[in-house]
Amino acid sequence: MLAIATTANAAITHSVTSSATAGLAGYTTWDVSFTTDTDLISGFNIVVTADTGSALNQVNPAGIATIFEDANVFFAFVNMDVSADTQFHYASSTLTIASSSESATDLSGAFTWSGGTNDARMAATVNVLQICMADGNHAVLSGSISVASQGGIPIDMAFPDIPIPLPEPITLSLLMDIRPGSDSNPVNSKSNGALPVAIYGTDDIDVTEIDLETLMLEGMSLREKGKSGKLGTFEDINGDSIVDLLLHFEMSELSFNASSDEYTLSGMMLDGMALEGSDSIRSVPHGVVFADPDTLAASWGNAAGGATIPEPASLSLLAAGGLAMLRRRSTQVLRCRR
Ligand SMILES: [Ca+2]
Ligand SMILES: [Ca+2]
Ligand SMILES: [Ca+2]
Repeated sequence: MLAIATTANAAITHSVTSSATAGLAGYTTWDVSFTTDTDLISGFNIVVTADTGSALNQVNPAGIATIFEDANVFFAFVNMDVSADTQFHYASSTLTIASSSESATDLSGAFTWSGGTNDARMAATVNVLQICMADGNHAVLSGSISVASQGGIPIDMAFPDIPIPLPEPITLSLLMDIRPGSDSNPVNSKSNGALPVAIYGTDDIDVTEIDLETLMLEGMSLREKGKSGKLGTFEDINGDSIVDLLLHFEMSELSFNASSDEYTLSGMMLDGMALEGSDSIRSVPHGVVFADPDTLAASWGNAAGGATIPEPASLSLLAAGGLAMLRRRSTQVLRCRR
């Protein structure tokens, strides 16, 4: 619930709130309510204007344009799904419509009540209208409200834009693995070599749809593969029959502010969806130099006193059985280190 405006007149406070409700995909439907503290609303005149470049959605999912809400016996729109239609919200047999109209750029109506039991409903919070717009659009609400204590004399109300916010950006989580084949992921931050990183494909992420040029790992961009200009290799690294992506990042570009225990990768899919993933690393003291990154995994394996771990790039060449064996050997390495 977002309070978008409050206006005071003598002892009476009128406030307007809006809240997002379900709408069409890519659209948000806002309910707009008026509240008076103690007074009875006896009428109002409201104009909703689509801001520049914005448009009010005026057609419900059934393809029918309505100015008034569903289940409004007075207007006979019973059981019509108008959840994504910009329209006024009320039903009253004592309602008097002075005027009403709608278009893509405005919804307007002037209404009064003739009194009786329906006025009691107007003493608290009244859901006045709903506005449906494409996400990111804006509407301007203006008009006047009449309350009983003022003898029904309209009180002008000024409202700011009603923002229809853009949805929270969705970031896909990557399953990434720095130095595939190594669990401790040693990194020498002073190295000028390349840091191998695997991004594992999943049921949710097709790695061939990743925009490789957008990938950054703690300031490092991708190193081209040889003279081919290729930025990555597609292969099934972990043997789950889903294609993975093997990348090499330029260690010389490592950010000065990079964390000493976890590196985060960011980038985008080709369709613009944001990506993020992270993996832990183990900082190797300056002076421990791995000249060739492709030999690092093997060097680490020997240093740990365990079995040699094949280079990442060669993993895909192994048959499934070989991979299973590799996993067992990796496990042995871990046991040795404990
Ligand atoms: Ca409408
Ligand atoms: Ca690893
Ligand atoms: Ca895979």
